[in-house]
Amino acid sequence: MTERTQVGIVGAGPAGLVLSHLLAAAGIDSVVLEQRDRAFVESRVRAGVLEQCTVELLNGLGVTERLHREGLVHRGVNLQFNGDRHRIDFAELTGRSITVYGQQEVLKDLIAARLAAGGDLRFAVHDVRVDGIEGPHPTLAFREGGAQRTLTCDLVAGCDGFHGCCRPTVPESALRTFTRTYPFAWLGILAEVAPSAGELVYAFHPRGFALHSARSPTISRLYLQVAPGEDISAWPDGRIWDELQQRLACDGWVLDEGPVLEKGITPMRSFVCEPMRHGRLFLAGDAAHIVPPTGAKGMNLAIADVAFLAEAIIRWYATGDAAGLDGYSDRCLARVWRVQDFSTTMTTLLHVDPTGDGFTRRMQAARQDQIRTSRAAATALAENYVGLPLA
Ligand code: FAS
Ligand code: PHB
Repeated sequence: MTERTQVGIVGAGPAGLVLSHLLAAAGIDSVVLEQRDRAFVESRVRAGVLEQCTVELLNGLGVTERLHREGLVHRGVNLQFNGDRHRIDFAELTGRSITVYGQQEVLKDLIAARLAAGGDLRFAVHDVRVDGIEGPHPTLAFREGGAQRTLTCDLVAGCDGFHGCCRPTVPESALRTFTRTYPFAWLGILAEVAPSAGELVYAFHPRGFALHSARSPTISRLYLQVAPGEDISAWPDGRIWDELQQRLACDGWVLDEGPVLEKGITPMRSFVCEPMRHGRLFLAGDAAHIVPPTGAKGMNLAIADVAFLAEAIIRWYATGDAAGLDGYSDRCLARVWRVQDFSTTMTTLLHVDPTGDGFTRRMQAARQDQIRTSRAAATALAENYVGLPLA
């Protein structure tokens, strides 16, 4: 069975869902094809920090009633070096803030609103295949409920993450990819205990990096640097809390513990593919780039990509002017590389590099000292952390 839509979107993550909303607001039809079922998509624990411009964009979509009720607004962040905690004051240095609100909560709000508005979101579809991206009518073939279907589109948005099916449809000769893998990974836990700090704490410690974050007044989110390829079974809850206690220790402060609800290990890497467009296929989010989570940027960057893409698509349908579409990749990549640089800088600032030598460690200590003592350095970090303007 063949169907037709204006924009075919592969992936119902932050990129795909926000794009669907932005296009619908301009009267442009789209169909979102998602391989996992709705329950899985809404339960996957991932990012937690929203830049102010992300919150403002979601405000514009009318999906933030619960976010403003349950999200935690933070006007600063704490960087801790060898037990010495130093606050970066976002409000004083930038006049902006961040909001801590789980990615899965954002997706729940986006899905509910899109379905309530009659949006065409297809969950648990399989074997999505992209064809014809070099012609005027690309197609998406897929299986849905056992039936084979084909969707004919004007444009296809590849919002299907790093392991998706869209990027591989671009001829290798047309892509340049850039990869960096780090000699460590993150072990993350969700714990049923009130956060012990009112703002995030990023801690550098000789035993390794640790991060104290939050999800709600009763749920904490914490991370530990571990070796790459570490087996989660080697990390019983007691060992995790012992490490967190040592690495986050600070005079006069107590880290409260609680039942671990979920734990997992995420590899640490950077990836960018250029360009982010081939013919009628436009890549957005993790389908085009991965940043180390130390800068809390992955989800925000995905949403910035589709903000640019939606603007270009809307202009093309309204005027026939393809300049926005032709400029999409360069516009995104300018931001992607700024964010990649910030995320990499935060990662090397705060992690113990097991492959580093004395020179590396002294450079790191000098950079930590600069963040603590230089207003200019603290301002640069704050501007990047709260998010670059969507320009
Ligand atoms: P996503 O990967 O979120 O969404 C892609 C969607 O496409 C998925 O739902 C997938 O099921 C679907 N899909 C894939 N292939 C498909 C196919 N062939 N057919 C149909 N559908 C397909 N970022 C942070 O800022 N902070 C963090 O702490 C953080 N932690 C993370 C932990 C993990 C384990 C991972 C994997 C990522 C983490 N990230 C974090 C980054 C993450 O938040 C991403 O940047 C963000 O989800 C990117 O959004 P999308 O580009 O929409 O891709
Ligand atoms: C989170 O709360 O999940 C989180 C916060 C900051 C990061 C990464 C993850 O840099």
